[in-house]
Amino acid sequence: MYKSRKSSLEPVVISNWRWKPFLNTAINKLLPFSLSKYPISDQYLDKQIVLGSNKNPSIVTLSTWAGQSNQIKIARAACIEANNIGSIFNFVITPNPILDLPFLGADFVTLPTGHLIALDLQPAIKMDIQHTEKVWERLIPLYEKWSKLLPQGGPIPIDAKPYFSPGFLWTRLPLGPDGEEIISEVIQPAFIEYLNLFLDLLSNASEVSIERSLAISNGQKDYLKYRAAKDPARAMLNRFYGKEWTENYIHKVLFDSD
Ligand code: DBV
Repeated sequence: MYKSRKSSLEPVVISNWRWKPFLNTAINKLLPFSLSKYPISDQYLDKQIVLGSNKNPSIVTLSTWAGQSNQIKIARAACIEANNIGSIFNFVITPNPILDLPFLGADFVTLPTGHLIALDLQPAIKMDIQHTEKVWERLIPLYEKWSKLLPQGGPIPIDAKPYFSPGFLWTRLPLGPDGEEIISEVIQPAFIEYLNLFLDLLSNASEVSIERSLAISNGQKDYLKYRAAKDPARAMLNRFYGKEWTENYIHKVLFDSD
């Protein structure tokens, strides 16, 4: 049986988890920030269920990794491996709102129909030059370098658009060797560069006024409420774990705006 971890900071141990190298890269890059564990109740830390028939069982494992520090309100990853159904790495870093910085958001999803890749530094305050100008001028060159190597991801929900930056990397890739090659040659280095930029911004950010921090905090709440309301994984999580567990997980763990 699957062994639960003792703390949200322990690396995720799901066997054959497609996106494990991505989380491990992020954990290593976050070492200088001396994260402490983020309190997450046991029922959300590690969870394994078996779906399907006895003859053809499908094991679904979910682990939540999370940490916090002075500069980081919460860095958390939802990690899911469901045999023949999907593999997910959903990663969000919310900065301490005393810093004038965007979120880091990654949604790497493997489904039977292909991989769906979303990577961005997302504004907490939309259309605010003070909040975004210094970020976008460094992010857009990365976006231009990597996006030209990727197929277009297609339309995204219209109400989601304001939450993305002009550096939103968004693509759909086929399963199999062609997709794998693009993941290792484009998605992995792009993830590292977006993360490096974000962590550099975090390391060099100075504290803002209480007033400004309140505006940033309100913007963060608006974003988190949107993500909780529109979580594209809701249907899948409901199917695996039921409605009550899923709503609590989405609102209290993944996108807590309190
Ligand atoms: N997405 C999450 C969390 C997930 C997750 C917490 C725990 O935010 C997985 C898992 N994303 C997930 C799954 C799908 C998507 C799709 C399972 C597929 C849903 C399906 O096809 O049934 C970016 N993720 C998507 C899509 C987008 C994103 C645009 C496709 C469109 C859609 O189905 O809505 N990242 C996602 C997003 C924001 C973001 C909407 C908004 C700010 O940062």
